[in-house]
This record gives sequence, C-alpha cells and structure tokens, in this order.
Amino acid sequence: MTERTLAILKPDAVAAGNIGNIISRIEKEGFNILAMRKVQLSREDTEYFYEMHRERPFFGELVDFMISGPVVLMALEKEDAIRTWRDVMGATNPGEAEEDTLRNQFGTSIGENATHGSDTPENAAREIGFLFPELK
Ligand code: 3AN
Repeated sequence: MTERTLAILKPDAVAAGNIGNIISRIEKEGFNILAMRKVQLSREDTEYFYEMHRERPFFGELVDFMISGPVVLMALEKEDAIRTWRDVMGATNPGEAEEDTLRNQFGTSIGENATHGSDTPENAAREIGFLFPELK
C-alpha cells in the first residue's frame, strides 16, 4: 500500500553538508518526495512535535539539538514508506546501525543521529499534518 512518512534531516546532517548525500539515497530507494522545506524549527513547535518524549530524560537535550540549526523536512511517499525509511535510517544509535544505513554513515551519537522518520501511520499523519498542512 502506498504510504507517507515524515523525514527530517537533522541539524548535524545539514551542518555537515550531507543534504545532497541523503537526498541521493532517498531517490535511489525510490521514494517520491511529495514536499520538502529547509527551516529553523522553533522551540515551541519542536516541543509539540516530540511531545510523546516529554517525560524522557533526554527531552531537553533532544529539543535543544533539534533547534541548534536548520533542518530539512520532507514528506516521502512509497509502498511501505514508514518501514522502508526506518530501515534506510538504521538503528537510533549510530553505533548499532548497520553499514549502509544513513545513521551509520552520517550519525555521530544517539542524539545526533542525522535523520528522523515516523514510526507508525498515526504518527506519520500527525507529523505530516503538522509540518506540511498544505498536503492534507
Ligand atoms: P527513533 O528516532 O529511532 O524512532 P526514538 O523515538 O527512541 O528513536 O527517539 C526519538 C529521538 O530522540 C531520536 N531520534 C534520538 O535522536 C533521540 N534520543 C533517543 N534516545 C536518546 C538518548 N538516550 N539521548 C539523547 N537523545 C536520544
């Protein structure tokens, strides 16, 4: 089934000059980039975006990192997009991510792990609806 997912190229990936490398991989994997925007996220929007992690000990660090520089937001579409994009990203911790995954190649720590991807259809719809309301 054709599905949508929200991808974020995080501040570490953007600062390191890896936007192009990651977009190349996205195209090679056959995703359709429905929408894409480079933005500086606000603290308020980032806290809302990650609200399910509000009680986790790393919440403050996560928000501070995500607003530390510009990010690239993308709505991606493909068969089985959510699982496929998570497979391409690899494990949350780059040290545990398999070779040939984006987090292995471009991530440096569990916090600074280059990319985000939605984890469920419900969260994908919420994240895309929030960041790309024009796609609704
Ligand atoms: P994923 O992004 O792989 O679904 P989650 O949902 O467990 O991972 O975590 C959400 C985000 O929080 C991750 N992208 C990661 O960068 C950050 N994160 C997770 N665990 C930690 C941690 N122990 N310290 C700092 N940041 C973390």
